[in-house]
Amino acid sequence: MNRHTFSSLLLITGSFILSSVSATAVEPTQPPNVVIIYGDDVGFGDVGAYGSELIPTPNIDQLAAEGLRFTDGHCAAATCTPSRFSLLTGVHGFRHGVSILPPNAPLSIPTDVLTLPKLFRQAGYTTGVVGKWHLGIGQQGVPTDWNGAVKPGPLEIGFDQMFLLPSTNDRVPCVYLDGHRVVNLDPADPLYVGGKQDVANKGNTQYPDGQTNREAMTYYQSSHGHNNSVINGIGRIGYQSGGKSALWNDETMADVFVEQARNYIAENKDKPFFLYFASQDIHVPRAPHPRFQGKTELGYRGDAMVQFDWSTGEIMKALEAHGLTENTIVIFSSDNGPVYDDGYDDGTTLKPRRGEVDHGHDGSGIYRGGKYQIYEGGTRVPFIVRWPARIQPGTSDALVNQIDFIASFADLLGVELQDDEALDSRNMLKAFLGDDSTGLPFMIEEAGRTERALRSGEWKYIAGAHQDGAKEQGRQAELYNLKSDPGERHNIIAQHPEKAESMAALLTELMNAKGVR
Ligand code: NG6
Ligand code: CA
Repeated sequence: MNRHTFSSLLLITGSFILSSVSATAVEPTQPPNVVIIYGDDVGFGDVGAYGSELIPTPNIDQLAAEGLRFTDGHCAAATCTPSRFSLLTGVHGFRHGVSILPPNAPLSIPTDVLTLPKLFRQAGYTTGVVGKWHLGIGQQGVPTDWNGAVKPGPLEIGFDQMFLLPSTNDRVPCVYLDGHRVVNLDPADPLYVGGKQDVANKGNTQYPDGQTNREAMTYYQSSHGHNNSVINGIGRIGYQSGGKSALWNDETMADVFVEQARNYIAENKDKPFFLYFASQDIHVPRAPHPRFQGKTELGYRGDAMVQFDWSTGEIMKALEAHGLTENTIVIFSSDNGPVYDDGYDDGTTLKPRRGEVDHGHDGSGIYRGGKYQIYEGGTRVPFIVRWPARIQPGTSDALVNQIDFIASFADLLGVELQDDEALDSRNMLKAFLGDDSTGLPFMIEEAGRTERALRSGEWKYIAGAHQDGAKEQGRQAELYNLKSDPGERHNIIAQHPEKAESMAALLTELMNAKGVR
């Protein structure tokens, strides 16, 4: 669909043109570009605008100052795969049994469901993804051929262009994918991913130890199951052989992704575009470029955050260079809460669930817990929406969730959702635009395979082992009043049995339903 057709569509539906416009803002005359800048394991307290004092994040802080900074904004789950699944499909991961995927997992998103990029396409946008995928690639039951056309993947669920690290930076294969092809692959040295023996029989499993700028990366090997393959001197989860010429360089990954984003913006500047920029920062193994090393007192975790802030600034500069900052919606957020030692000896000291503060820095701010956990720190993340043409800068305490982007953008763009589409996605457009300070009346939080909680007003109920889907052994239900106790320190379930009971009943009903909408 060309731009002319798109404008006509807007005039017909009216939903875009008729949105109320703030007094100072210029009324946008063409649909806004949308860029999601997505961090990996970036916690609420890892950003200056959210209270971090030990990590300088001037670019993200500027986004916050010029946009709407949500204080109760959530990703859908406390780990990567289900969170991203929900962001892109508007459906809770637990309904599809989605949890952290192994290196060679098939595509977890069915190719016949509505996705966020498909929605943008329906509205005439071009769509692209750059960065970390971790939603699986390939067909169920068919081993993926990494030397041929690697699919189905992003291009089969609505993206027109892609440049990706297929899984995570601590999982094989350690190569980039451009469209369906592995970048720089030498056909004489094919790439295999799979079981230990299987890949060893097929190709070479010896990889270079060091990188130009980091001689001693071997200390990055760990005892957490990350040493299946050692690549660039860094232990990884899973096995690969061959493909040596295609290996990425961990220390230039941010530069590579930023370059891809710049190119994407330049190529698509004349038509409405949706760019999903999913950084590998600050996930392990944290290997910031040498120019960022030592920028904080927090080791590579802090330095990787400084690198991510740089990436954010570069994307803003690219938009600026093409005169696009005014009418581009830039969303900044993260896929789950903070974690310190996630399997590598990189200067962080705390293991998940062991504590909150590392080197004087609390990545979840005042909130309890972090990555993997059902407490607020697991899913309450930095959440900034900037759109100068329409959104007044400020702070919003509305309860919002990334899972609601599909229904909200559908409203903004005048696309009608079908009854069976994005069933957990609710229209929160008013909250995202700053016109509603309450947001969601209730919201499910998920962590791990089984932990579930319900937010409702000032209350938070965490399901106990007795409840469907919350079978973690021995967990007792908990109830918190987040207004008086935002840090979830005082479980008051004994004092409010009726509240707990009604929330348990609603949570069960919502989990058993096809969706919350
Ligand atoms: C865990 C890994 C962790 C990280 C995580 C995925 C172990 C012991 N831990 O299984 O290091 O890779 O998976 O993180 O292997 S996420 O942000 O992509 O969900
Ligand atoms: Ca993550």
